Amino acid sequence: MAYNYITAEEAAAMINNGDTIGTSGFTAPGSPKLITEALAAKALKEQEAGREFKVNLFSGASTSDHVDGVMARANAYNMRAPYQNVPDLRKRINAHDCHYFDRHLSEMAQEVRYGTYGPIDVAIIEAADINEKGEVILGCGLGNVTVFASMAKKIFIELNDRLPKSLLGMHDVYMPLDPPYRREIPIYAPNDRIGSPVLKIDPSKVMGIVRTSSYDCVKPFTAPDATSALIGKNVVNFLVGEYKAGRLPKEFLPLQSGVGNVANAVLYDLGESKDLPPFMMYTEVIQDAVLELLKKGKCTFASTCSMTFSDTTEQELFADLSYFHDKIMMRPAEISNNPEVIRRLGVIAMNTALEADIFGNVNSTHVLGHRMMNGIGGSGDFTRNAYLSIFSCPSVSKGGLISNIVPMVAHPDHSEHSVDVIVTDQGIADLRMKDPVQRAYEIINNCAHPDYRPLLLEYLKSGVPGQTPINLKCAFAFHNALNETGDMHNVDYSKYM
Ligand code: 0RQ
Repeated sequence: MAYNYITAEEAAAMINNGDTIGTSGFTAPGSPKLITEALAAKALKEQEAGREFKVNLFSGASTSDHVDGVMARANAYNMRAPYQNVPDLRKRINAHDCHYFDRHLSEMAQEVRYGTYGPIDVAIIEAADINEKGEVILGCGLGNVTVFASMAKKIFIELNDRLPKSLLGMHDVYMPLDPPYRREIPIYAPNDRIGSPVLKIDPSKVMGIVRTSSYDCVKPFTAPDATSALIGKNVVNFLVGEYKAGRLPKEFLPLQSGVGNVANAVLYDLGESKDLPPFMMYTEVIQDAVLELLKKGKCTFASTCSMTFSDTTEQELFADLSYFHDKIMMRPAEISNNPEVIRRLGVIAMNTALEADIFGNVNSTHVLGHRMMNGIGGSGDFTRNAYLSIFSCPSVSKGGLISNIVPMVAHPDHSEHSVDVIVTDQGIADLRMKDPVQRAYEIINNCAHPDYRPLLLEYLKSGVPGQTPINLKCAFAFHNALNETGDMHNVDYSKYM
């Protein structure tokens, strides 16, 4: 079938106020570039003419300024899910200009199929190629593209000339059946292929193809700062200790790593370690450090949902794609983050916290309990099901004004029942086989910044006796001190007693 080649503006003209859009991609890679920019411009024009124009947009994870930046600035979202990290959108969400709900990334595809999100009007899919039969070679991030493509009434393709057609073979496109017919996801090792190398869509739903050569605009990582470097070393020391003690198998286990500078620093350190064997990754995102690990042979295979490389690293990848071709496999989010597979493979999960409390509960999403940062992302999918769940964060933020170890987290994302290890620049708290009080001493003495240890110990000692000695009157004294004085050092328990 012959497709229509159209402009982004022509595509945007076919998207209506109130539509629900599903986009391909997971973080910036795979996300649309041009159509959402044209849609934001259309929204502004409509609003200037006094007509409301807002859409619902569901993706695989965060997107980029090409999507969330322009759409947020145009105030063109009614509803957005499941994850975001663009400052302009964050502002809209926290001002309730845009409804946002924060879901585990593995769950969204099935919830869309179950009908919870209503009909999908439009799918926008970034592609390296499409043939007349509707076979699509996807780009560098999949997300929830399978479910959006199968359910959408209209499909727009963004054909990105920058993406080599030789990406063919690096995707594993698979959609499970829904209950009560679902069978096991037959992945027994990170490099098992279970699906198709191409996404199959109904060509008659393709309303048009928009050509682009836009970049994802992912910034390169800076060299790890001193704090990230210390955290990285501590995580590696912990894993080496576990390996030497025989609590990890001699073949090692697949790793998952979150996003950000700390996560990148941990991976660089893993690459340097002479005490750990080469390993595979079963993860949702691979960042720049992983390309280095693959080159060195330290990482032998990476299963991921997205290659979130900076533009320069991506060029390096494309220049030598034949080397990496059989070492990276991209899967849809409901497979990359699938709890069944994560539990079966024995994944070691390494994610980042905003704050952790002395009993081991973790807040990954809400600053001071009320302000959304990014979302839970895939951290819950991995943490709850991993062989070992590690959280890391700096012991303090904002030059020491904030202690990231607090008496009680102001928003719980990951509970003490799922978190095995907490790591900061100060050290490692191994929470396994410890009761809540033992955990509290481990976290305060090993992970809290020395400035805050006496205040945390004082809180612990003031707790109501019981299995978990909390003191409800003072549980948020750290957060209150920050709100009231701008500095958590100014905790004053006597105000609440
Ligand atoms: O503020 O940007 O103004 O300097 O928060 O903090 O230390 O740079 O941390 O960039 O690694 O992100 C949890 C948000 C950490 C991220 C989170 C301030 C701090 C700074 C950022 P500035 P850092 P990172 C894989 C798995 C959830 C999803 C997830 C995240 C800014 O890792 O979104 O893990 N995780 N997904 O100063 C107030 C505190 C603070 C604080 C830090 N306690 N209170 N502000 N900050 N701690 C990815 C996907 O799922 C796609």
